[in-house]
Amino acid sequence: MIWNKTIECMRREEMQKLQSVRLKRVVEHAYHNTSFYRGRMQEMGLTPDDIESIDDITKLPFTVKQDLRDNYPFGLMAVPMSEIVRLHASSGTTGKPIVVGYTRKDLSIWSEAVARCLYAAGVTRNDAVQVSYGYGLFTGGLGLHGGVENIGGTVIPMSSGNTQKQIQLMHDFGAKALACTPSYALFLGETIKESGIPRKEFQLKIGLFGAEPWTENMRREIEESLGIKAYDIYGLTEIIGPGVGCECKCQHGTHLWEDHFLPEIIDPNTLQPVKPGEPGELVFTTLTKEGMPMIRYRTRDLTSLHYEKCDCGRTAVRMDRILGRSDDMLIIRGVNVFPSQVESVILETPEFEPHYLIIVDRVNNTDTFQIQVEVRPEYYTDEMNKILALKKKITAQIQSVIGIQPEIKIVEPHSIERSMGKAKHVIDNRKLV
Ligand code: DLL
Repeated sequence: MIWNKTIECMRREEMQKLQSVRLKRVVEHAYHNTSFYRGRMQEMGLTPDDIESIDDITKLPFTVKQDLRDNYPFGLMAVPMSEIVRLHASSGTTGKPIVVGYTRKDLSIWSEAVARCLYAAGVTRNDAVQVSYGYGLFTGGLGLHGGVENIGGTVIPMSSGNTQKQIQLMHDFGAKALACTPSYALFLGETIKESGIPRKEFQLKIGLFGAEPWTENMRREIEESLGIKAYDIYGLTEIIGPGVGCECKCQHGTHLWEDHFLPEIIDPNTLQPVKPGEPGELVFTTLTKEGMPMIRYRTRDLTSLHYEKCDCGRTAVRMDRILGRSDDMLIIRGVNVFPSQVESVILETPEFEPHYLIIVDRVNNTDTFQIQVEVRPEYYTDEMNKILALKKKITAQIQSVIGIQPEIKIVEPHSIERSMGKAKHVIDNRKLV
C-alpha cells in the first residue's frame, strides 16, 4: 500500500532534481526572511546564488539545538507570526524549551507525511486509530491525529495516561491501530493481560511506535503481548514532529520522506559526510517548510542510510534503527555505553521484564555503574542462591556486550516506574558538564 506513489517510488535522479529545486528555494526563503540564517551564511561568504543543487549542501552551515534556544521563542520564524497557525515545543534536556511554528501549508505537509506512514504500516480509511501519544505541546499526539484525519480513518484522541480507560475504549471502539511510545505499548500489553479481558476481543492489529529508541527484541516483546505487528515511526520536533519517516511492510528500515526532509549522514567529529551505508549522525534540511525552515539541522541521532530500492517498491531512502544519540552516549570508566546495548541484553534474558534503569555516579573519582532490572513474577523468589545465579548470569552477559562490569540490582516485579510517554532509562548523577 503506497499513499503517494509518484513521490514514494520516484527514480533517484528525478528525486534529486526535485530536491535541488526545493533546496534552492528554501535557502532563499531562509536567507531573506531570518536574520539568523542570513548572518550565518554571510559569515561564511555565502549567498543563495551559491546553492545550485543538492551537491552544494555541504557549503551550508549546520544548525544545532542551541541555536533554537538562543533564538527563543520566535527568532527562527521565517514568516510573520500572523501566518503561524500552530506552535509546538519540546522540553529538551536542559534549559529553555525549543519552540517551532507551522503555517497552514506546513500542517498540511505534516499530515500528508504522517498519512504516508500510516498507510505504509497498513492503516486505511476504514480503521480506527487510538492515538496515545501525549497531546499538547509535544508533537506526538496532534501529529498522528492529523495523519489519521488525512487518510480519512477514525481518530480516537486518547493522549497518554489513564491506562485502564485506554484499554476499555480500545476494546469497545475496536481500535485497529495504536500509536504510542514503545515503552507505553509494553505497559498497555501488561495491563491488558492483568485486566483479564481476552485478547481475542480486541481488534488491534497494527502499532506505530516511536519517539524513543527501541530494539528488535522490544519489537518482538510488544508484538507478542499485544498480538500485533509493530512499526517504527520516526521524527523530531525541529524538523516537523512524527512522520519524518516510517517502516513499510518489509521492515527493512525506516523510509524517510526525502522530498520534504533531505537527510545526510556526517561523522560527528569531523562533520564530513560519510559514504552511503556507513553510520554517523543524521542531519536534515527541510525542503518545503515555510514557518520555520531548518538548514542542516544536526539531530544527534546515530544511524545509517541505504539507497537501494525496497521490496515494497518504494525508492525512498531507508534509515536503520536509531542506535543512540551522539550526545546521550554514556562514557563510563572511559568506555562508550549505549543504553540500547544494555536493553537488548535484558530483553534477551527471559527471566527479566523489559523495564530497567541505569544509574551512573562518581565515587572517589571512579564511575559507578548500576543497572536495576525487574525480575518476572514467575522467577521471583526468596532463595538467595537463585537470585545470585541470575545476577551473575546477567552481569556476565552485559559485560561481554559493553566491555565493562555493571553492578546489577535485581528488583521486585513492578517496582520500576512505568512511563506514559518517553521512558527514562538513565540517571546520570555525575554532573560531568
Ligand atoms: O519524539 C516526535 C515523535 C513523536 C516521533 C511520536 C515519533 C513518534 P522529539 O520530542 O523532538 O520528537 O524527540 C525527537 O526522539 O531525535 C530521536 O532521538 C528520538 N526518536 C524519535 N523517534 C524515534 C524512533 C518526537 N522511532 C527525538 N526511534 C529524536 C528512536 C526516536 N528514536
